[in-house]
Amino acid sequence: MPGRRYQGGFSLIEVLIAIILIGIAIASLVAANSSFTKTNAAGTNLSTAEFLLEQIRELTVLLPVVDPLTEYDTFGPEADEPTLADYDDLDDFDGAVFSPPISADRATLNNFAAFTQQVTVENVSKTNFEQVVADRSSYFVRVTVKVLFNSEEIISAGWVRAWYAEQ
Ligand SMILES: [Ca+2]
Ligand SMILES: [Ca+2]
Repeated sequence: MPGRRYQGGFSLIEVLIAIILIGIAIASLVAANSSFTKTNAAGTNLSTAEFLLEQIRELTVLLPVVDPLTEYDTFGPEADEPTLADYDDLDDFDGAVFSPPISADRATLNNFAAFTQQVTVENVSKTNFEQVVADRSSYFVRVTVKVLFNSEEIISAGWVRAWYAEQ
């Protein structure tokens, strides 16, 4: 049919638009994939941080709240307890920083050297566990553990223990 435009193919401009659209689609796929990779890495760090937090909980959960020998004497490690291996009560861990982190059996975890465990032990009010009170002024002790990855805090958790003593 003379004079009628051929309808079956694509014009150059249509081809160019299609190429541009495909390019945009590929670029957004690449961007989505890289953000997924970042999210996944953050998830791995969170799982590791939770694991490392749990190590401190397991390590301290069965320790007495106050030193079995000196009881009220020292908030923190007693004078004859210079190293982690000597810690035998909860407040011995106050201010402890483990980098590389440690396991529940006090072994150094060199495979997780980019992580740090920070432990804080504080006395809290018997009526309000959010309120920190002077050392040894209550029978309740709060343990707070923070896990850092390359100095950035990933996770933090706290729990309260009570010292059951004759009062
Ligand atoms: Ca002790
Ligand atoms: Ca102590």
